[in-house]
Amino acid sequence: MARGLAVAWAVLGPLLWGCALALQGGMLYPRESPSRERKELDGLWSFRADFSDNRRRGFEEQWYRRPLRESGPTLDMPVPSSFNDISQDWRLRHFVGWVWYEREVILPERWTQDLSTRVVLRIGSAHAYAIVWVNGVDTLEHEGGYLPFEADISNLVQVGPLSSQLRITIAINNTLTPTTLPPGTIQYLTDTSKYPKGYFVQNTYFDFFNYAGLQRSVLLYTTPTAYIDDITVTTSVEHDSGLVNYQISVKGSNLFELEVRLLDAENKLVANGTGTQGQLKVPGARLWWPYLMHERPAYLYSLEVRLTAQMSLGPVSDFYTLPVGIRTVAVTESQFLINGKPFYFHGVNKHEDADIRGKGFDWPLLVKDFNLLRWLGANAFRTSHYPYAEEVLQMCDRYGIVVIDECPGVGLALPQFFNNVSLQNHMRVMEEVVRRDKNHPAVVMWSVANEPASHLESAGYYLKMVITHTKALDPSRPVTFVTNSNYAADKGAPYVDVICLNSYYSWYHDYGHLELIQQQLTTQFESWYKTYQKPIIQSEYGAETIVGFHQDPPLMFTEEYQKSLLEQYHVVLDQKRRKYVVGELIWNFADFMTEQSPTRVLGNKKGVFTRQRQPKSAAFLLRERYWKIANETRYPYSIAKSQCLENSPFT
Ligand code: BDP
Repeated sequence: MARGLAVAWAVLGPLLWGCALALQGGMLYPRESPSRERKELDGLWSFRADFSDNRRRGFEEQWYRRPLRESGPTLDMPVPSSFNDISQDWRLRHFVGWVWYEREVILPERWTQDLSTRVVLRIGSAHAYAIVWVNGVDTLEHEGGYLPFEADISNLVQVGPLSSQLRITIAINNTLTPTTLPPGTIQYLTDTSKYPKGYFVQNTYFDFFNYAGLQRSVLLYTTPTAYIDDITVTTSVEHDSGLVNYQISVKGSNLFELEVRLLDAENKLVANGTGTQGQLKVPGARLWWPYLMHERPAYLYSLEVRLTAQMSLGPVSDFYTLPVGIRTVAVTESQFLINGKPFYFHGVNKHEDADIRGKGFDWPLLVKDFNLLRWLGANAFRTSHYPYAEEVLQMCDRYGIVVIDECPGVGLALPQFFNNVSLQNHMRVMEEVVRRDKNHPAVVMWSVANEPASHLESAGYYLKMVITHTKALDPSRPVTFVTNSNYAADKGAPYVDVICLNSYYSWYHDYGHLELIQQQLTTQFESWYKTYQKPIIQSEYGAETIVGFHQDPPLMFTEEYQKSLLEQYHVVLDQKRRKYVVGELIWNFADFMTEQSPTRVLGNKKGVFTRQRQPKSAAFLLRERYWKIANETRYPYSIAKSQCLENSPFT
């Protein structure tokens, strides 16, 4: 196998990936196919937070051994959802430590009796550390929220007549430490005149509420025992042909054949191949374009992979279909190119945050947010400050919305966070992000961190290592991190492909002095460009705005102030975007929850939409601007209607 890989490298060279560096095993999105079934475990789970002083009672009493209700009182907890805002118990909202989830499941008989079936338990995300038991057996552990993990549980369910009943217990700890990502610290407050004995708080160094729990779907799925474990696709364009390079990993058999077929959107075969790696050529390929950039955006082919393996029980087949968008991404000194054409990011930063579900995945919210993005004319967003649910990226692929995919490297604010253990962990997290998201055409750049203390020498080395590692994992995409350091002090900027800058002029400095923005922003852009000659994205800017607050002339926190601040930024962005500024992402798409503090009024209010997804005045301003830019930058067809959603280009 290793030899086969080496040959593939020699033949396909840089077109393929640095898979040797990556984690073992794939993390394909569980899709149904003629050989694969899915059983979703969304709904009500039993739930119990361990309020004991040391938070370890659940382990001491082995709550995983019996139904959770036998351990004491449980709550109904919806999955997916954060647990924090569901109950009326304030202690749960602020809980730090272990919480326990449990769900009983009945499996189809075939899953437990057919030994050529493999049963997998997959958890979409569990923030931040999870231990999983199946029927009381320790099965799986995972560190880090926002990313999926899974285990083959066949040997636990294929053991006898009663095996169709399954009890899944998941203990989740939301504690953040100096070596988790994001990092945090636990502070014990020992002044007994003020605090009870053993009192502690969780300190975080980021500006969003540390929602936790089973925030994405949990599911069971099957594959045959010989199965397609991973597929990696990269694409390029040669004259008018699209090239699709594939690499497939198979597990469970050494004696197999692979057939690969590329189908167009009408299900017509356009190219085919065999074997674990190869290149498919598509003459006259339709490219995947961002929407608004092209009249026919987001074109997706399907890569159908069929595995036939010879097993002792007889031949086994596995099928997996992967959506593929053919597109290229490149960066020059002053441009970000998609399919060889300059692309300007006019979009937003988001959070996976809404209402009582916290960061819980929710289909209505997903569709509403995408409708708002299109209403706004936003062509891109950054997954600030952690990888979003896979279903979000699938929507981006289908709609043509471009993504800067950010890992949870947020809050790297203290010198002690740049240590070797954290670095190893950060690199592993990037492996997990790339492994999960590598095949999405919508993902055009990786962001390894947000606002690390990048003026520190230790941060320079740390960022260099994480960026280099990410580039080795995926040479096909640019890599960045988002900085708020000064251009002269930043130690990480030399290693990025695109400079991403956050600045809050006339908000966190020179309060109320909107007249200073143009000068300060111009200086910011010019200093950075002069130093690095790399394209720049204004990756955050904005103002806290409480919907319904009005004042003219504008004062801070009013809708007028938010609008005026944006307008001042836009003057300079318009001057620079024809030169080397390649994007602007407002902070934020919608209001979101934070920890309580005297500077946050029920959360961060810099959204242009409220947390309930209603527009503030600035949303209309932004909408006019984004559609205007879209009309100016559309390629190659020039006529765009601001209401072009009526003739939806997205279907
Ligand atoms: C930026 C952070 C972002 C915050 C924002 C703010 O990247 O997470 O929410 O400031 O203060 O520095 O609103």
